[in-house]
Amino acid sequence: MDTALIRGNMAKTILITGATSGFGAACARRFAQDGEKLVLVGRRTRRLEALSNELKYLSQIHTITLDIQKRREVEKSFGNLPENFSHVDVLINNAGLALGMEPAYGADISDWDTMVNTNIKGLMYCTRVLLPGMVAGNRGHIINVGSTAGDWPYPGGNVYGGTKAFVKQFSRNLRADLLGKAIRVTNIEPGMAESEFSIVRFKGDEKKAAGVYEGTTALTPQDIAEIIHWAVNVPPHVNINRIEVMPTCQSWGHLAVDRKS
Ligand code: NDP
Ligand code: 8X3
Repeated sequence: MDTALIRGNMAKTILITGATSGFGAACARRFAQDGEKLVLVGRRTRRLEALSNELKYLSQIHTITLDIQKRREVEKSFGNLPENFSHVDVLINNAGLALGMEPAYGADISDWDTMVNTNIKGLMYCTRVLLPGMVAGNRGHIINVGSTAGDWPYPGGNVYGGTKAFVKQFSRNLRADLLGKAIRVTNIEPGMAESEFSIVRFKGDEKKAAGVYEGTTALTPQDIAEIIHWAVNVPPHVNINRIEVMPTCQSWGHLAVDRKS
């Protein structure tokens, strides 16, 4: 009998958005090692299928091809999960993106829309649909993937950083609303991590994306998955509010001064 069946009812159900790449795929692989039941969400169906085929001997897997920007589709998909996956214990709100690095006065406004619609509104929709079930069962954990960009400004971070500042405050306010319930909320704030993030940010320019990580030992998706796995598996009375994590090779700059103006 395979591990997925042996774990049966003991397994947690973990829904991961953005499971087709980077942190989300690494989380799927990490939690599959424990035989947890996984709901894997992303827009790229073939990637979801490949990951499901890779992990199906370890975990029970349900995949959902979904654009989290579309509220009705999020409501429909998450509101009609197969019975075996319908009690979501852990929601990992990971799907997100940065687009462009131009200064605010030159940025593409449609990139701003996409970042707001994904990183803020998509995360809101996923949370709002699944939260009542967690409250009814008085159990659950929401992991939000924020960013150091939500704390520390940098040139070109404008709306991306703004969306991650939303994630930070939304996470805190969820904790405030959930006081007295056995539901945890954690905001994970990574710094520079090598995934497809920069390829997306620079719209397929792989050379430019590679330049971001050149000469560094950046965080890996596996590093972030280990941290999320740890935050989920601390005892239930422990809530990790937020974790800010950077590679050792990254730190803060000094405050900038323009001496010409
Ligand atoms: P990747 O680009 O490797 O992965 C992003 C994932 O998000 C993909 O699986 C993508 O799937 C999914 N996604 C994007 N838009 C949507 C959408 N509209 N609907 C559903 N899924 C979507 O990047 P990372 O793994 O690095 O990023 C994961 C999260 O971590 C993001 O929120 C990012 O902002 C954050 N982060 C990243 C850092 C880094 O340096 N890499 C640092 C700090 C935070 P698909 O395209 O198939 O839909
Ligand atoms: C990703 C980290 O510094 O590129 O959120 O914004 S950064």
